[in-house]
Amino acid sequence: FLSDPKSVAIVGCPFRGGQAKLGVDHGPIHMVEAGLEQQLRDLGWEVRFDGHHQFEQISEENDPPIGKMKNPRFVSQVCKAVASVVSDHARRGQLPVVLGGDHSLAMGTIGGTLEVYPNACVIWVDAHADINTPETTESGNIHGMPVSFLLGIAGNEPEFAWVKPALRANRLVYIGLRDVDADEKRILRENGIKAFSMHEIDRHGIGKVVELALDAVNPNRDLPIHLSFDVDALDPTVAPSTGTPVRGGLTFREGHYICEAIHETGLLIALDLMEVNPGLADAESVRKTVSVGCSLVRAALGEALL
Ligand code: 4U7
Ligand code: MN
Ligand code: MN
Ligand code: MN
Repeated sequence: FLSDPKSVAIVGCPFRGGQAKLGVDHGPIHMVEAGLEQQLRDLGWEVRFDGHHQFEQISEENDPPIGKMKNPRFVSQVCKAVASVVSDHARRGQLPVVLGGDHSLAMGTIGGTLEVYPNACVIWVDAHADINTPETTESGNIHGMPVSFLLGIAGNEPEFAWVKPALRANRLVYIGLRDVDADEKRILRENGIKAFSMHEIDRHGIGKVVELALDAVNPNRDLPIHLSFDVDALDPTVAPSTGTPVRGGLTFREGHYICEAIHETGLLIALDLMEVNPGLADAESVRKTVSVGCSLVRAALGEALL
């Protein structure tokens, strides 16, 4: 799918409007300052650093909740901008590596991918399903809802009318789930969405789970893959600096294995690395989390190849 020489565009998205905690907007700058750009060059990629996108601010007072949704106009406007950045890179044959920022951004990243690769499948690695609707959400935080918008089950939200329901339920698979709200479980069931929770990983091992996940959304191994990786999929001992940590997560190797196995398919066309929050926890935890974020990106882009 991609042009030769293989090329990536790093897109920094310093955005935190999809949730309440300060600091997640500093995730991208920390990963870039840790040397991600050069690290990817060292793997043989042509790397374009597309900068840390400065989004037009909408203050909270000018952005009152719509129903339970917090900062709806701000989130919508930012995701719309991100969708166009991502689709532009994809059209040029560059693999967008989007650094978050909170996971509401995936509305933009996956929206942008599906404009260019309408048959792409999505592998969503997360402790959470992020599939609440504006009705079912308890927190009102839009980072817990992007998938419902992409699937077109979020209901009629004029503010988000630009989001095309371009993702089909059978093109979405989850790995790493362990904190899913009751309504989200119902939505997963009703839509027949395949999910491999930590329970399945314990039972089958990560190798088998990734195989099964690919079988579910990409049986002939011929569809482009968008990998959306929420760093909180990893165990908090491995990635402590994140806004909604949940114990019992992926080990360092399990997280990397997922990325490596997707790399091996040769089908990866877009990557998100989300929810790194350098504002949370002590300096050593921050260093650890930023460093594992970079290393997951490298794994998805071929570092393990001998
Ligand atoms: B993340 C939650 F209620 N489900 O909707 C919600 F548990 O992008 C969490 O995966 C969402 O970090 C987590 O607020 C969003 C909550
Ligand atoms: Mn900082
Ligand atoms: Mn998430
Ligand atoms: Mn999460």
